[in-house]
Amino acid sequence: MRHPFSSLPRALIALLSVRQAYALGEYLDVCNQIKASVSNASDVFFPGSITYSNDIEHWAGSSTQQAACSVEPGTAADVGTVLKIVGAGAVPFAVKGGGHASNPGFSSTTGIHISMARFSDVVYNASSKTATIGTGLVWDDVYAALEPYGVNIVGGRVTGVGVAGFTLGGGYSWKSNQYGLTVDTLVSYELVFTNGTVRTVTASDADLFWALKGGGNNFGVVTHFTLKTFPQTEVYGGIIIYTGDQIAALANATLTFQNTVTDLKAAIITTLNVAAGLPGAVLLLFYDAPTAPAGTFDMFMNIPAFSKDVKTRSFSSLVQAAPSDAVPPTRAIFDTITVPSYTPALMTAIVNETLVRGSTLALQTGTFISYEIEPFAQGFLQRNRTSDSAYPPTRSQGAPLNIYYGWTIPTVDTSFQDAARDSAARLESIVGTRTKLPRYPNYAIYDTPLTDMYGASGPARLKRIAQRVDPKGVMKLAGGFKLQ
Ligand SMILES: Cc1cc2nc3c(=O)[nH]c(=O)nc-3n(C[C@H](O)[C@H](O)[C@H](O)COP(=O)(O)OP(=O)(O)OC[C@H]3O[C@@H](n4cnc5c(N)ncnc54)[C@H](O)[C@@H]3O)c2cc1C
Ligand SMILES: *[C@@H]1O[C@H](CO)[C@@H](O)[C@H](O)[C@H]1NC(C)=O
Ligand SMILES: *[C@@H]1O[C@H](CO)[C@@H](O)[C@H](O)[C@H]1NC(C)=O
Ligand SMILES: *[C@@H]1O[C@H](CO)[C@@H](O)[C@H](O)[C@H]1NC(C)=O
Ligand SMILES: *[C@@H]1O[C@H](CO)[C@@H](O)[C@H](O)[C@H]1NC(C)=O
Ligand SMILES: *[C@@H]1O[C@H](CO)[C@@H](O)[C@H](O)[C@H]1NC(C)=O
Ligand SMILES: CC(=O)N[C@H]1CO[C@H](CO)[C@@H](O)[C@@H]1O
Repeated sequence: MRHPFSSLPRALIALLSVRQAYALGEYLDVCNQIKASVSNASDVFFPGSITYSNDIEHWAGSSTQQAACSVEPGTAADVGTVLKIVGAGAVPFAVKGGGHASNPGFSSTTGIHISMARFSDVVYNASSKTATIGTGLVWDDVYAALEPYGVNIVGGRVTGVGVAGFTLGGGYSWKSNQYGLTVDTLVSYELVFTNGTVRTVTASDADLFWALKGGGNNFGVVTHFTLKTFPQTEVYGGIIIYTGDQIAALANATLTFQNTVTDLKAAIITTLNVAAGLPGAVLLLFYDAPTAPAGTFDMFMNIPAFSKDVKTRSFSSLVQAAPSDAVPPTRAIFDTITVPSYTPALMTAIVNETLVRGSTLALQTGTFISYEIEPFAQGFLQRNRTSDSAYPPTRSQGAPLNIYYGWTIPTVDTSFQDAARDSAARLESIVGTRTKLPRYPNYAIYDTPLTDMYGASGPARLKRIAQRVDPKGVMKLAGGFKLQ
């Protein structure tokens, strides 16, 4: 049978909506200009090709848009060529790393979609104890590549997350108690400015180095990160799933863990959720050695579990213990607050939010309501810090709570997004406005004010730096939290 997309673009235009067809027609010339201008290390793909589909795909379907074409640059110079072309024509574009953006439009476009997939190298330098990694990688690939050397870097906690957006936003890791955020371990960035110039940015450009640590995609396109590495042995941990009747006990045990375990090698994520109307809970636990000292996780082990996969294993295996999309949502949103320290009152409110929102939003099947409690050790934001970062603007105690809602139909996007925002506000009021802490850009909903993430003076400084390195505001054509 003839493939329906075999005579692009005519057959395609007939198949797509009028708006998409308009976008494709409008930007087709730009796609062809890029194709003619880049080196043979790069390529351009069109709707109907499998590569195009992979390039534009996201963890959340609501974060995907149909681009006119996808570009896979293979060299930093070609990234520069693409940026100059889209900049000259003021063409909307997107930059995608691992595609885990929870906000719609942050790494998608109806214009030119840039996929970083070809930047997939991992180079370990044993003498400098650093690794240089491409921005098209997901953390799983990085961990697998570094494992033979017995080293690791401070990266993502679950499977499938991209190194690019994660690192440009901050980076909360299993190893953050010991080594801080991913941005705290950065040695340099290879950055392509919108004028096409490629530069290695280090602490010697203090302003730009600061801005790239949390400031997202506002300064150009990053092609490589060089990060510090740390010794990595086998680890202990995995996943425990509990039924809904254990939610109160798990919330209680989570408080006990936060208040009694001071060992920096121990970390957890407690997730309370309601999946298609049914409450439940998931615990991820991590210890940075082959065995945990007796008692470390007893408060969790003593709660009757539905299933348990906890053992000594490789770091990669631990990261892959939880499926990335246990409940595949076609649509999703995150929002967040930052919690100085969990109190019984806040924990009770989170349990209530989970159950009440879970039942009120479960008007249709396929909804997923979850609250991810991620306690870190006291002082972890100060530990091992070598320089300041745009995010977090203050280094007082505090860790993000992730609110994640998933659903299936676009017509209820607004009500789910409103509910997530409302739930965050309600929980923040219980934390208390006096202690309101900066929100994590990688969890914050798309209309979060810049001062809520970067503090009172951060946005102005970020804007000055963006104007210096991108005077024409080309990066404004890409989605994300915008500074200019
Ligand atoms: C299942 C899941 C688990 C998560 N776990 C964690 C966790 O443990 N810790 C944590 O801190 N966060 C976590 N997050 C949040 C995560 O940090 C963000 O979703 C992050 O944006 C993902 O990066 P990405 O490259 O996959 O995203 P993408 O959607 O590809 O990109 C996100 C943003 O980065 C920009 N960007 C991408 N590549 C580049 C580039 N090369 N140059 C410039 N800008 C670029 C995009 O334009 C976009 O604005 C998780 C998210 C999910 C969905
Ligand atoms: C790509 O271009 C380079 C230099 O222009 C050339 O040496 C190489 O043979 C080309 N490779 C292919 C596969 O065409
Ligand atoms: C590794 O790091 C050392 C020390 O910084 C440096 O001199 C050397 O050039 C690096 N090696 C490579 C292959 O980049
Ligand atoms: C909560 O934890 C405390 C201390 O570990 C324990 O004594 C109490 O029984 C727990 N309550 C519930 C409901 O699990
Ligand atoms: C539980 O949460 C709902 C929704 O936010 C709220 O209306 C209600 O007052 C809360 N109940 C308690 C006891 O806090
Ligand atoms: C490109 O922009 C960078 C960052 O602002 C600047 O340092 C560089 O000189 C510019 N290059 C050219 C050729 O204008
Ligand atoms: C690399 C580094 O500086 N590591 C230090 C981080 O902080 C912990 C706890 O304070 C120290 O033990 C490490 O040596």
